[in-house]
Amino acid sequence: MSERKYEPAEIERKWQKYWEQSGLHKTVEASGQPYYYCLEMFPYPSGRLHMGHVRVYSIGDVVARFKRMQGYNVLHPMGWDAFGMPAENAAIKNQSHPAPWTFDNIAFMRNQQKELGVSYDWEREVTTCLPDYYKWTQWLFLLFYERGLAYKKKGAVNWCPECATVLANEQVEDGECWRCGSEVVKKDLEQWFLRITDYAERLLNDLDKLSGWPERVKTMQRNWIGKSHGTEVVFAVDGHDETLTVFTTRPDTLYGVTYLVVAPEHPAVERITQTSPRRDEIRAFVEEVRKKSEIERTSADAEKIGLFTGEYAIHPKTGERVPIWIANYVLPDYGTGAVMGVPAHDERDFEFATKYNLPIKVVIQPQGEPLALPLQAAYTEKGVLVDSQEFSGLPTVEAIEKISESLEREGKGKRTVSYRLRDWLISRQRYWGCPIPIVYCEACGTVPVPKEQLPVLLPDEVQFEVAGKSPLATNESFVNTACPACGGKATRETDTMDTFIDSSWYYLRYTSPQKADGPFDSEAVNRWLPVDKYIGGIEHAVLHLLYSRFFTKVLYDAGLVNFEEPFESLLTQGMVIKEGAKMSKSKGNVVSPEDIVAKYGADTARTFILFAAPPDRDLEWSDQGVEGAHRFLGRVWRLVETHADRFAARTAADPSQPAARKLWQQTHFAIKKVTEDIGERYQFNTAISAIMELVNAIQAYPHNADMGVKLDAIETVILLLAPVAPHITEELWHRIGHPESVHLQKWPAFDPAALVQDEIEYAIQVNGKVRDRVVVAKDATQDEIRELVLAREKIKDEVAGKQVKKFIVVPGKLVNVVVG
Ligand code: OW5
Ligand code: ZN
Repeated sequence: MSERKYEPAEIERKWQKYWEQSGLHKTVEASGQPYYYCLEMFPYPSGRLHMGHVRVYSIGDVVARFKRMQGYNVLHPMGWDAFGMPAENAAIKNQSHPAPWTFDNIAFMRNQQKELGVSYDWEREVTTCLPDYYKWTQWLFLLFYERGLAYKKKGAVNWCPECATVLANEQVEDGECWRCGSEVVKKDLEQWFLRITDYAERLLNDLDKLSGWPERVKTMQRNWIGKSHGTEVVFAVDGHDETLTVFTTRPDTLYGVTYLVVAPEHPAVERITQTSPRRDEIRAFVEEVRKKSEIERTSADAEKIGLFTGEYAIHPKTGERVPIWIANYVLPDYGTGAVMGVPAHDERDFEFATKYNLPIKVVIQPQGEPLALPLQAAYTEKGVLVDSQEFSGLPTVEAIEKISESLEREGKGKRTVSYRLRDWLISRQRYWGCPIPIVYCEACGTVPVPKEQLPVLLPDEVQFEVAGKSPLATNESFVNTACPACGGKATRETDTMDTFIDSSWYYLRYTSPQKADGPFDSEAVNRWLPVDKYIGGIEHAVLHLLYSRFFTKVLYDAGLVNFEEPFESLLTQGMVIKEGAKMSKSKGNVVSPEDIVAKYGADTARTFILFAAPPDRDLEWSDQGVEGAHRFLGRVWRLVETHADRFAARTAADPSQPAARKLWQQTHFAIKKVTEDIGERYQFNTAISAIMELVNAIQAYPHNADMGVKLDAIETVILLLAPVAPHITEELWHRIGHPESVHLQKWPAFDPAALVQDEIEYAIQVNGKVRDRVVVAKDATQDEIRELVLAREKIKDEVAGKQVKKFIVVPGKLVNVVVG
């Protein structure tokens, strides 16, 4: 056969079709092989794939194909995170409907995935905006509701005026909407919440079990949950039948309290100032503060603004009267919504007390030198108590215990823990989301839609833009319904769910995507999960990954799954950037996957992206890098083409002669390296390097050396490269005479005998300075080494005219020649 040219477009189309027709990527449930679940985060169908997508799906595909070749039964599914605001915004802009926009995008992006050669089992595809999926999202909402984990409450919520929607705390970034970047304000609305705080402790503790997660992600989740140990202290309010409870992590500073600060929205404020002459002033202040976002109120450099209420609290230990203030920086739903002011030992309190001329009382002294008065700054370290009645003289740690115990005994306090984590606000005043299956009846109140009446279908006809109101509220036939309990007149909930609910359980649905009588088949789920490898962007470190863990724990408690953590091992990939910046239209630095695939083929795109950086790092796009990857594949192609005809007359490898032995060793070294780099270290870049080195070694192989060894090496290159570049390797595998798919081959095993080093490299020092290196047989004697070393040109120069006084050999490492 004459040599053929590498035509990626042609062979890629051919093999994609062949794989699809032969059902190569279908997961067979009962295969007798061990199970492996390889999952990449499913995309928002935003239009077209970007390079971040190409990266995540290439990584996933390498893992999936590698594991299949290693003999695992691999589940590798794909789907669409299809609800959400982009579709709705596009519909508004184009005067159309979100559904066709979404389904067009899905069709386009699915085709792109296929053109990349990603090995998905497309029969398991899930699409969150389809009723056969969101029916079960609603079912799960009802499960949460039954278990007391979904509730409605009025609250000040984050409101994006641009998107006209409520945002979860997690969707507010530096006071701005995570999507559109406009400034977020506060607004009072009735909202649905999921009680994730009930799971705070388990979500925190179980992070310790996740040995397959990056430390960085676990730290982010720990900080997000934000557990702190402290003591609640109860202050009576002078002249009122009212108490104020504060939370503090430093009860040892209790005697340093000179005032209390309460959140302006704290319900007690209204009660204790009912008859106060300052009432109007206080109300105006409360209104003013409420307009500001949480971030504005609490950021370190924000001005601390307060107002004296005119009322006093009674110190639980000294009985002294301490003034009660309200201030912008205390939030109503953090801790108890009230804090004690200890200006001598807290920076923020020091700033506040200085500004408003409140007394500063030192009650902690450092070891040694006492603090100089007046204080220039708060002393916030540990120390020894002073002016603290019977606790004076105790060190901080002991005082925290003793004072807390004493308060507990007197019923004036208790030790507690507090969390930074808030309940998850899930309702959205948007159309393109999963309807919340709740009905309001005048007689029965809030009534869950019975499960057998699901799904509550999203109506087609609505007005999208009605300020401050959910679009669903504009469709009367949707809104008006009969109460499922009494049959009387009722109205439907018109909010939809946060799309993070949809993505909190999609990985379960893949195991039994057609299940018609439940969200998933528990047996299938327990068989496949936890997910063995989950791959996606670091931006989901807190939100999506915490929510999914929460869902899994609730399902575990409900007896629907037998594991408490969904993702055993996590790989968070870095960004694809160009010229050091995120790709964006405005910067004009976008490289589109379509163009690269059209010009070079999918195999080149994949190889470049996997080779250019370790997966967890940012990846700088490089046109030369793409060219380089393409040239490498071209080299592999020609190497196989020029040897293809020899495979028919192939003889067994004979590595007895030195050159053959060397290539044989290099082949097995490459197998070991690639196996470990892909399967254990997930460093695809160094795996590809090792394959490149093997190709170089084959090309440098002498013509007269053993052909069997050479053909084995070539065949090994094809096998090792198969997960990275699946099309070219499939073509070449057939070219060398194999009738079956390369992707059905067993992953090559290395022969440990080939890895035994029979040569060692020595550094040669002359008087302690490295001057040269030499490769010596492993079993060489001291005398042989000496002879070799002293015969080297560089060393001869160094030694010339001098005498060798000592010749020291550090076995396996270095030689030191001492001359004088
Ligand atoms: C890409 C990852 C992302 C995720 C996956 C899907 C991005 C890495 C960073 N549906 C949710 C989702 O995130 C997942 C659920 C499980 C919650 C880029 C981004 C990047 C971006 C844009 C452009 C180029 C590169 C060009 C824009 C051109 C505009 C004209 N990243 N690296 N590079 N869905 O669809 O957003 O985290 O794992 O894959 O992403 S997603
Ligand atoms: Zn009713």
